[in-house]
Amino acid sequence: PAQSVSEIVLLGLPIQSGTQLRGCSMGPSALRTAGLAEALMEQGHTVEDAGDVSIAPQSDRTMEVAAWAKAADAKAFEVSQGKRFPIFMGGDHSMALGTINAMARRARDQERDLIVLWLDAHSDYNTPETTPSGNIHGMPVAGLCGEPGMDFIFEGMDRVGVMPADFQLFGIRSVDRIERQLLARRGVSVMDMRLIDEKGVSHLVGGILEDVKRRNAMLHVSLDVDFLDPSIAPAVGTTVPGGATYREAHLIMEMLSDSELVTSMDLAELNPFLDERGKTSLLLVDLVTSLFGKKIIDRAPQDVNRMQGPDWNSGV
Ligand code: EXY
Ligand code: MN
Ligand code: MN
Ligand code: MN
Repeated sequence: PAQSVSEIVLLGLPIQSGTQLRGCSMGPSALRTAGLAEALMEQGHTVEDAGDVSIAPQSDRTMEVAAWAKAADAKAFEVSQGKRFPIFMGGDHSMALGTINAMARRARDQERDLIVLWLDAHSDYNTPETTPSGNIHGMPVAGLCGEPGMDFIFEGMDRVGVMPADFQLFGIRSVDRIERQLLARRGVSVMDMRLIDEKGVSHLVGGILEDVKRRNAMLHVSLDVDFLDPSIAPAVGTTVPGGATYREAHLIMEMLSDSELVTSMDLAELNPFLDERGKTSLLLVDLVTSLFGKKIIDRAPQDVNRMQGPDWNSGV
């Protein structure tokens, strides 16, 4: 992003109704404690913290997810007006039912498509019919794509569907049996860890970015903490071995940053109750600062670089 962004806005979505395990409601607070706003301001960005969204008490977890989707959609749409870049601080991944609908509405208003880069160990494409756990955080992609059984979540919302082909699932290494069949039937792009091992992050992300650019689409990045390897990011209830390494994750953020194509982001599934001395929250802050332009070194064009070494002969 960077240049075209006028302001970054942080929005807390302390949602945990999409999972049985408690703790995701503390996500926004942990990200604030880890210094997310301060780190971005340190880089010269203007940051506004829009606080946390809340919902009225509901009769059960399913109704809570539906209420959260509505509340998140409304507030996400509101805070993302103009050239503001929203960072949605979750919250379990059911948060995306609201945030992505909101960003799809923003895209529709500009007559553009929304492409979603879904960084996750899981494909989150179960439906109430296929779910092995009953947890809605394993269903948001299916819900956004209009799979049956999830309409109740969008009731009373200005619902904008996302085409299955406009999701890029990346980092995947845990897919349930029926979920796998559904993904194939819908033609969802699933870049699993094996493909990433074989082709590399740089090649695959480069291809996605070319597509976004060619279509002049908006790009939403939905980062599930379990995308990352559990050794570097333990603060998540659904760890799966073999996740993205520290450098793979940073390279993605650096490439996204250079592309200036990203328009919004979810930080999902952070469960600070499971963290080790804040290390996962701090890693997320670090990844976001890379997305917003933090570089290891400023790379000048290579030929210029080579020409401008010190002149040893003149002793300068
Ligand atoms: N596929 C499993 C299920 O549907 O129950 C696990 C889903 C975990 C979802 C986490 C958030 O990405
Ligand atoms: Mn997820
Ligand atoms: Mn389209
Ligand atoms: Mn996941």
